[in-house]
Amino acid sequence: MTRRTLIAGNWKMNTRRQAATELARGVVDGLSESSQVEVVLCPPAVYLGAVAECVVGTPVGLGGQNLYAEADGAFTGEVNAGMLTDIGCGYVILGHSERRQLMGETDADVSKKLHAALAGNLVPIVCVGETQEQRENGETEQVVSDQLKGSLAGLDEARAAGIVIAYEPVWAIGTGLTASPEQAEAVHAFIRQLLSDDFGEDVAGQIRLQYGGSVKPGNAAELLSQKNIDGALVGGASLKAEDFLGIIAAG
Ligand code: G2H
Repeated sequence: MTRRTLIAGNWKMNTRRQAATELARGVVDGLSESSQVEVVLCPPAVYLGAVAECVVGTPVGLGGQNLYAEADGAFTGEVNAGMLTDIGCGYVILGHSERRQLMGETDADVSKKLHAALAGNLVPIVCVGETQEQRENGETEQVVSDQLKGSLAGLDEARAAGIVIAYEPVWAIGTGLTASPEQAEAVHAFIRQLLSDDFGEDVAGQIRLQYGGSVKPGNAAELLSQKNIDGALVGGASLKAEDFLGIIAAG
C-alpha cells in the first residue's frame, strides 16, 4: 500500500497577517516542482483567507486548526466546517493535545467534530498521544487506544480510509524532545493494528499516520523513513519556511 506523505504545518496561535502571507509565499516558492509530498498549511483561523490567496492554484493545501461541530447559528466566536471549506480548506486538525488539555476537549467532542468535518468534505487530522507520566506508567497503548476509539466513534469503513491520524506524544510537543524513530514507529504500528481491527486491513492500510512532536529538518528523514509513519504534523519548525521546506525535502 503506497500512502502519499503528508506534511502539515500547524502554526498554532502564531504570526500576524504579514508574517503569515510571507511564510505561505516562502513555502509555495520554495517547494520543489518534483516533490511528491502533499503539503498543508494550518494558520490561525483569522489568517486563513490571507493564506488562501497565497496558496490558491498551487500544490499547497490549507487546513483549519479546529472547528465547531454545529451548522450556522448562535455560537459566538466559533467557526464551522462549512466556513472552513468556503475559505479554501481541505483539512482540519482535531483533538490536538493543546485543545484537549487547555480547552477540555474530550474524545466525544472530537468524534462530533470528526463527523462534522467529514460531512463538510474536510479531511480530519485526528490527534492522539500520551503524556510523559502516562508513558512512564506504561499506559501509552491504553491511552492511545482509548483516544482513538472515542474520537473515531461512529465512523464507518467507507469514510475511515480518508482520515488522517496524528500521533503526538504530549511530552515531545514544543519541548525539543522527540520520540525516537523506534518509539514513534512502535506506536504507529500499534495504531495501524487498532485501525485494522476496527476497519479491516485494507482500509487501515490506506489511512495516513503522521508523527508530531518537535519534528525538525534534522530528525525528519529518519522518522519519515519508518514503515508506518506517513507524514508529519509540524509546529515550531513550520514557522520558518526554510525549516519547513527542509522537513518536506526529507519526505
Ligand atoms: C505538536 C507539534 C505540531 P511542535 O503539537 O502539532 O508541535 O512541532 O512544536 O512540537
